[in-house]
Amino acid sequence: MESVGSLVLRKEKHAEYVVEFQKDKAGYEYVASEYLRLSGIYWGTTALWLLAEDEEGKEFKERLPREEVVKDVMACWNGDGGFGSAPGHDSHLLYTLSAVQVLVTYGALEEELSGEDRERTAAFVAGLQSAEDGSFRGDKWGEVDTRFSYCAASCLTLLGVKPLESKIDVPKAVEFVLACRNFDEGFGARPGDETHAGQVFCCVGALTLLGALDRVDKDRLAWWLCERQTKGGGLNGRPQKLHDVCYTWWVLSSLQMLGRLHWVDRSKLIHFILSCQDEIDGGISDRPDDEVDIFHTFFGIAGLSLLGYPGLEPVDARYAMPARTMKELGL
Ligand code: GRG
Repeated sequence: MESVGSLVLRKEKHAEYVVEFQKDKAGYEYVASEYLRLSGIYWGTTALWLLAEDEEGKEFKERLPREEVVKDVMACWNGDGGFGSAPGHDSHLLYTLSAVQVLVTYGALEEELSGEDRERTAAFVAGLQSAEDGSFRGDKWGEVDTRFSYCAASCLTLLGVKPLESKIDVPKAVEFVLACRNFDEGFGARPGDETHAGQVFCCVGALTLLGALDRVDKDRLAWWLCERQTKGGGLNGRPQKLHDVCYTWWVLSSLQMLGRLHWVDRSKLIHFILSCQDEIDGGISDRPDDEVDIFHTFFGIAGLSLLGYPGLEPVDARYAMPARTMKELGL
């Protein structure tokens, strides 16, 4: 196992943390995260898939029974084709993507959603596009954000919609994303909004999945992205802000899609991520000595996977899912 100084990735501890989070349904963290439950399931289960095997060669993903995971996901399905964050919650594009991601990773999409149901889910997603400017809303209440352009492109391709033009206006979707580009070549949430690394991931991901990444000046954008590395080795989301483990994902996956992952200092970044681990109880936090959570645990592990940390499953930068799954799907 690769060590940086005396630091190594505590795979066993992190797997225990994820399983505990998922199983302790009366626990504070679980109860307090109801509003994003489905994304929590996606972060936790995908973390287990990426952690690969324990010291005895057993797959970490086996520690959460597939049947239970799929049941928890399907409990959030609504008749309108979308998924809510938790049972009884309104459908939202974010949670619909998380649900589809988990079902695809577990090879349960076709088992759980009939052809007609998958059509309904695709129609739910496509129905959130604005005919006027090509943007996507998150739900019926109408918030517009480039996060949702990404979610739509990812969700529809995972559902097997081909060609995308059969469901959405692809040229308009691309133009909306490009309308959110700024002078620094980065992207914001809406036209005129400040560039932020999280939105850069969404826009680079959307343009990649919509087949329009050639519309970006890759060198200029990758330069802005690699400037996110701080003296401490971590990455921030915009100039003058603190580094945070989750930007390991938003920045690195964008660099990977742009073919410039090697523009960051790999060993300093690995050292930063490993120093955010809770070595006793498992889990990864945003910065050293902060409280761990399931979000940063997933993005820390996924970032290490992108950096080629040994013993981890490769992750797909476009989908934030196991690369093997995407290969099997032919995506
Ligand atoms: C499938 C991986 C995946 C994603 C789905 C929801 C989504 C699409 C992407 C979210 C992208 C995003 C906006 C990430 C940023 C999250 C974050 C840490 C925001 C914090 O923003 P500030 O302003 O933080 O509080 P800074 O670091 O700028 O101070």
